[in-house]
Amino acid sequence: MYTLYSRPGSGGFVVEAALRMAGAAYEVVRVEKASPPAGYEKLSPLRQVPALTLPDGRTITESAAICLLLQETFPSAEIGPAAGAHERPEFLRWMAFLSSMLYPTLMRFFFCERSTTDRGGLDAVKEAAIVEADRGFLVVDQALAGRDWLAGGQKSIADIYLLMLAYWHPVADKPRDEWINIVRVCEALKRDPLVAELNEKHRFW
Ligand SMILES: N[C@@H](CCC(=O)N[C@@H](CS)C(=O)NCC(=O)O)C(=O)O
Repeated sequence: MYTLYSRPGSGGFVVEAALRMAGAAYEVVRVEKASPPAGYEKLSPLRQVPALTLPDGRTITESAAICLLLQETFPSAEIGPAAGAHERPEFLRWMAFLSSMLYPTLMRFFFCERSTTDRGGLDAVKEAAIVEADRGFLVVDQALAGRDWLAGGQKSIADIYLLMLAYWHPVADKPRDEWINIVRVCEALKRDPLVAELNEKHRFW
């Protein structure tokens, strides 16, 4: 049994999608930002979600690492291309890009006070975060031109990760209309029964 530490609308969404694709048995512990469970920092030192306790009792953080671990643990679940598959390099590239470029940039908007000691400079941090996130989304949008999914011909957890980030974008249209390829992928995913069901809880749209 896995235990997922999460809250609606958080990065727990993509991990929950991977657990569901895997058919793994799991429970969800809801972690409120302002009041995480006592001792939560022992599981997640930055007191962030998602975190996942494995059946052997160890707990890991980092959404991309968790998704990759689940993909390795459940190779037949089609969470992503297997090690050695032709599409694997692109899959790894996008999992790393989404988690190391776009995720923290969007968090810089929402936790702007962590990125400056100038209390009068918070709006500037937020504005810069949006510009940088848009630069990242444009890279992804251009890469999706002429293809259905990020990694080869098949949907993977990288596409679901992208949908989550696109819906976090703080500016009105989510995702922005001009990212026609990201919009197309998100629309296709919204018709996926699993993604639609998870959205009942996470409320991205
Ligand atoms: N690098 C982490 C980032 C996790 C993260 O930033 N989680 C957010 C919610 S989506 C959070 O818990 N933020 C609370 C905080 O940083 O205090 C990952 O990929 O899982």
